[in-house]
Amino acid sequence: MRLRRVVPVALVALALAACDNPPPAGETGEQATGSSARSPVARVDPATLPVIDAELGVPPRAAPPTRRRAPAKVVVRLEVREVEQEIADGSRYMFWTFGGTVPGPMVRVRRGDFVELHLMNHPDNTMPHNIDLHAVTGPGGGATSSFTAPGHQTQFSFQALNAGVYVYHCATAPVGMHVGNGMYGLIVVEPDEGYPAVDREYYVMQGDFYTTGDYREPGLQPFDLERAIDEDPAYVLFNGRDGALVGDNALTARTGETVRLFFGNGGPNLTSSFHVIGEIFDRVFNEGGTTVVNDVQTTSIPAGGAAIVDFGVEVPGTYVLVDHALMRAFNKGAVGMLRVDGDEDRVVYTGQEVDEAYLGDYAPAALAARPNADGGAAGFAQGERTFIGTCAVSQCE
Ligand SMILES: [Cu+2]
Repeated sequence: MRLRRVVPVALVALALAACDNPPPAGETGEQATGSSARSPVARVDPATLPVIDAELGVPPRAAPPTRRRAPAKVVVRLEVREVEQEIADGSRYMFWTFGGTVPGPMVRVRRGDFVELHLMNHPDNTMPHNIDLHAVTGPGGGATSSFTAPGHQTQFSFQALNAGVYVYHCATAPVGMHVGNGMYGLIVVEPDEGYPAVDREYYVMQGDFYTTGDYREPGLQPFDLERAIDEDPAYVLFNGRDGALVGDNALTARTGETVRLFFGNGGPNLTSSFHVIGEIFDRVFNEGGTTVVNDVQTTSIPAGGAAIVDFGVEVPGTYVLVDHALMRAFNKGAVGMLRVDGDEDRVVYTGQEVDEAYLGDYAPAALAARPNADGGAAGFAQGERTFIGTCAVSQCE
């Protein structure tokens, strides 16, 4: 079932001519999520607000919707951990992280909220760190207020003035190295009316990694600065590990459901051409902002940017998330999976209907003129090798 799109563009134009109210969220192409997205946010007195501890999302689980219609003081606690863990089977890397995961925890607040952010730098760490949240209006996005040595904690607060999906990252010099080691995550600022409801929400971020060894080379792999400067990653990954969303770790859904991906790109260098093989994004909150674009095949996510992609799933099977700059997908790790279970819909997609011999100019009449032809056997064999070589990797069906 496709996502609901009930208001034709022409009707919206008439409505706009009749009054100044923008159309409702997500109902037509190229529009905002609602009037609240652009109206000035109401200033608040933090002392009068209810205090809420943020419920963070641990990837690939998204943080839950706020389900609030009034501002609150939201307390967010992020702990920096420097952790050595696998970047691929048998390959290890010293990640610098928010919360021990790549990406760090997903923060979700509502526009107008007053956010009190605590940054703790674990005493076992070796480096100072800080945080720049792209949702912050203020110098450094908070970085200038949060430089934190190991064994220290800092605090600053901000009001979320703009709705959208925003990257946060460490901004301690050398910034590219801190980000390249995995120090990024998403903070979602819901518009006043929230986002349209869906059945499942997931949290995925792409990142490029620069190890001395090449892709899947075993052992502990140091960061390679020259490689990073050359923008020549050994890995391009979803959620910080080769295969993080593959096999038993695949995202899941059932036919008839709607799926939302909060998709961010930590970089530090590469722009993602984000695509889900076999699906069409019914609705994209373009660049993480409040403009909705419908019917998108591949959406461009810059380093330090994000988007929301929504789509309904109608046909069971495995859908492969990729950076459609495909060498990154099949040679550097930028592959994930969404496994959809449920009933077949043989009208939306029939599955294979015919598989039989095709002789082309090897048909008997033509073959008579080619006495040494093998009847197409060599061509069949080559075609089979090509199919297996392609689809065995992508697991296409
Ligand atoms: Cu850092």
